[in-house]
Amino acid sequence: MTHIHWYPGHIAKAQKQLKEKLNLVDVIIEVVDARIPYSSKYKTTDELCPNKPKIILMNKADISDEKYNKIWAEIYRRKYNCKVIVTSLLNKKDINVIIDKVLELSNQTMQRRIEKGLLPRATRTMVIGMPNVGKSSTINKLIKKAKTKTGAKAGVTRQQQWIRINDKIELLDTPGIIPTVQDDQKQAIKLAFVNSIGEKAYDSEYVAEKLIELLSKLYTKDIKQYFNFSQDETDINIEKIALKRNWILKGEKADTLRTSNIILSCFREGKIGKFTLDRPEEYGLI
Ligand SMILES: Nc1nc2c(ncn2[C@@H]2O[C@H](COP(=O)(O)OP(=O)(O)OP(=O)(O)O)[C@@H](O)[C@H]2O)c(=O)[nH]1
Ligand SMILES: [Mg+2]
Repeated sequence: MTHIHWYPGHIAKAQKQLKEKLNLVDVIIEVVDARIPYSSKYKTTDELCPNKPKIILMNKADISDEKYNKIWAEIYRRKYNCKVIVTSLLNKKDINVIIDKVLELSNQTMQRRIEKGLLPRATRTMVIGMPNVGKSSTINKLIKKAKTKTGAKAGVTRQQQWIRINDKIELLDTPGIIPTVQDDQKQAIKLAFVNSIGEKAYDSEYVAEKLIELLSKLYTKDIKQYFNFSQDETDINIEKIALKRNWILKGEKADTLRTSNIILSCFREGKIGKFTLDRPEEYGLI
């Protein structure tokens, strides 16, 4: 099985639910995975909510390539004309930047309410993104900040699903999960690399093979070094890695399944290195 499967029925429903939630907020915080900033980005967020201000968080920057973090952030700043924050779970300082930006972006909406004679209210925001990009981690960081700052207030609004971050901002406590819409195998395989697609949808040996193929193309030197290949050796593949690591089955056969699973989990944890697998030139963005 080499094809990654999609379920269009679920997607339509998920998209409708996401749109309903987005209608409730003033500012959207979209999280993408910095290792695949393009493949983990929802291309049609603007269609779902054309006039909503947005912040893009390029998360997991601790395990992506620093050079490309900068390049992609600049591309998205220009392309979407919005604030882009390169961040990671470890970075606590960014929370203030996010909070300030949410307020700044909702200022106009709030002014308009006052002009219309409506009562002032807190700015509403929500975190959206594809599976596993770090939505919950982001929400937790924002809530933790709220708890240390505003004490028991968080519990009061919980029953409405809104959590008070400070006296001016409320956060929807459940993230909006972006359904993966396209039947685009190139995007799908990259989402599988970073564990953003349920493991039942693909074959791990196929996905690991593709990962090694791409990594050895983009980061040849690092990959050879990590897996103990000499720099002039060619054709890095799962079988060779298995044999080098002595992950073998009866009869000296390479244990490619075990090797594949180890490679995928090491990559996902950033143990192999800090890599970015989407390149602007692939998408005509440079
Ligand atoms: N290295 C690294 N890992 C991270 C970062 N942010 C999140 N993670 C890890 O990525 C995994 C997914 O994070 P979550 O915050 O649960 O992601 P999510 O988007 O809520 O995932 P779903 O609810 O499954 O859609 C967890 O194992 C986190 O520890 C980060 O900045 N760096
Ligand atoms: Mg989550």
